Amino acid sequence: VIPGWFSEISPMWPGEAHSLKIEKILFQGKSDYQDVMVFQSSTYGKVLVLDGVIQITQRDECAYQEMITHLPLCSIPNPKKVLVIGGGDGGVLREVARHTSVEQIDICEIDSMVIDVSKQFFPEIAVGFEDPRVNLTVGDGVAFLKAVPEATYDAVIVDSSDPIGPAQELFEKPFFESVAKALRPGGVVCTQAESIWLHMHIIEDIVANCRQVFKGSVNYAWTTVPTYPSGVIGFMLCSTEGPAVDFKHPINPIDSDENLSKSNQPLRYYNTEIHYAAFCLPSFAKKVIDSK
Ligand code: AAT
Repeated sequence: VIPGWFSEISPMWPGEAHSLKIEKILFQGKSDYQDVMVFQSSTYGKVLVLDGVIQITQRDECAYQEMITHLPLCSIPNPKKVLVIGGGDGGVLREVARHTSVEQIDICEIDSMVIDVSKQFFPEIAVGFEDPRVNLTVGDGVAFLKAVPEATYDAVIVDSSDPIGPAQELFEKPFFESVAKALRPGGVVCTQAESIWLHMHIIEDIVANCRQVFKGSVNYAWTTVPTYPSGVIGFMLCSTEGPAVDFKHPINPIDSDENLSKSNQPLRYYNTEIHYAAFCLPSFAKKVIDSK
């Protein structure tokens, strides 16, 4: 460990640790679920860290939040009811709110400290909570979904931390089964699905489970996020049986300058070309994912 630097050390990426220079530690706390830290970095703005793992930096959060939201929502016509699991910083809410067809945005985040810290240190992200369509539940996403009546949502976005800690069950088959039940026919889910460079074994399991549970389409997409381990992160996109969804050919484009929502910020990362590109996989990943 280099003094004055944050290094992201975890058994989930053994033998490597991305580091950022710390200008100042702004917050350190322990919630009921995890260690929470915020620091000012010298090159990526403020950084939110949970249990030693980077969740957000101001400089590159757009890549993750815009992609995990617009990949599913631009793939279906007229999304109206959307559920977010995790995402307590509010960034996914900010992005969902750009879609004018959306009438209801429910969110279930397990850790109220994440929400409070985001409102204090990341107002341009927590602005997502200010949209009047948002209903917040603080609780476990697994329990929340079990209680959702069948066929409630057009889209579910699972913005979850890594499968060590409170998010573990969000990567397991019973959870995917309750997501499928909560979706209307032809509804879509997009879940955080780790890195093709580090976690092909995890991705293999997710794909195999999703192919069993979701009877529509099942696709893997990815994006760059320089401060996430290995610099990339992926998403599992699935649809339920019903009206066909072709994730690779988006039919509900979003206009960067018109769909500003409360944040008043234009899109910084997502566009239609990058939506198409997100589904192109390197051969080693394609081979494994297609064989499942
Ligand atoms: N949008 C920022 C990126 C995240 S945040 C993941 C959120 O999931 C955290 O706020 C965490 O508290 C919440 N969470 C974890 N488990 C649960 C659960 N069981 N129910 C509800 N919310 C939960 C993800 C960053 C990915 C990092 C990649 N290395």
